[in-house]
Amino acid sequence: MSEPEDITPGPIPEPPKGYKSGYVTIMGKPNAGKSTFLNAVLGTKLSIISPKVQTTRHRITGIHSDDRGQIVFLDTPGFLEPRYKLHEKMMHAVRRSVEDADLILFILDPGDVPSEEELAWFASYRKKPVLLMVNKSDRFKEATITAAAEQMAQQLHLRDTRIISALNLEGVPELVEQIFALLPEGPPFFPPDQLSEHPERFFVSELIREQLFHLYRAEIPYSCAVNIISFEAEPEITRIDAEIVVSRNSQKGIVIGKGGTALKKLGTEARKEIQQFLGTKVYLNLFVKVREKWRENETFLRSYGYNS
Ligand SMILES: Nc1nc2c(ncn2[C@@H]2O[C@H](COP(=O)(O)OP(=O)(O)OP(=O)(O)O)[C@@H](O)[C@H]2O)c(=O)[nH]1
Ligand SMILES: [Mg+2]
Repeated sequence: MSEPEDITPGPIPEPPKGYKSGYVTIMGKPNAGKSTFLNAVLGTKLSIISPKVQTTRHRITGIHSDDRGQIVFLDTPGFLEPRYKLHEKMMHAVRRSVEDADLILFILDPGDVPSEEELAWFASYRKKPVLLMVNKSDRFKEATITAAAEQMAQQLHLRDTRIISALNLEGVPELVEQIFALLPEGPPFFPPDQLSEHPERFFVSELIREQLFHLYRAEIPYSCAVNIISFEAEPEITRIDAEIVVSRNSQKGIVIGKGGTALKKLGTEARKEIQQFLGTKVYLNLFVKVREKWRENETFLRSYGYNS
């Protein structure tokens, strides 16, 4: 991945004739490759990725601008069965993103086609155009891809279907071209040099959370939230204090590890990613806090940024 671009906004210029703009909401089952696709289009790592389901928890805005127009992508957690209040809030964010969409980009893993029940709530959004993106073409046989795409076409009213590999960047430019073809003419919503709506510290907390997904097993990544306590950007170094919230005392022990080794590894890996993202040296101080049942607690959820 290349260096992230500056996300400080500049002025919004007058668009040329034929300029397109719109909101494209990325939908699909967990692990379909939604965040991988967003990063592939933007050419930078904005949305965190892991081989585990439910990696994305918030709605992530990623803005692509070029001569043709501006696409405001909304990456979402996709479908999930609400088990905690946290999940209800995540689903609320998904619904809001679908409502805001000019176009829904439905990303499909050919090996994990959604059931009719999973697609049922889509029925209320019938009027929204849907573009199907069959992902992971590098991993599946043509016959599997075609069968999966046909199954989806029977259940959703599709404007078009594209087959790509987000991981290998195959078919990505062609898909972006097709998105522009389906978007209405209109002025940009954001300055063309703006990459996202979230502040830097949000992405920093996400990069720490990503390492929790990579380094810990079982329920640990799902039991954690990450909060940035202080963020001081000095010319040579950025100093960051962050807390990892867990829901049980036993989880605190696991996150810290024997003699603090696990937490140290987490800090080292996260720091590398944050340094690449910010383009500065980083001093990262991590500590672990127990907040019982935070995933069920409205006050905690709000203070951790789950507002919807
Ligand atoms: N082989 C292959 N793997 C892919 C491709 N795109 C994504 N993946 C992998 O699929 C896994 C899930 O990718 P994510 O981008 O996190 O998926 P997501 O849909 O955002 O998942 P959630 O945020 O959990 O809903 C990761 O291990 C990716 O590397 C692809 O085109 N080919
Ligand atoms: Mg994701």
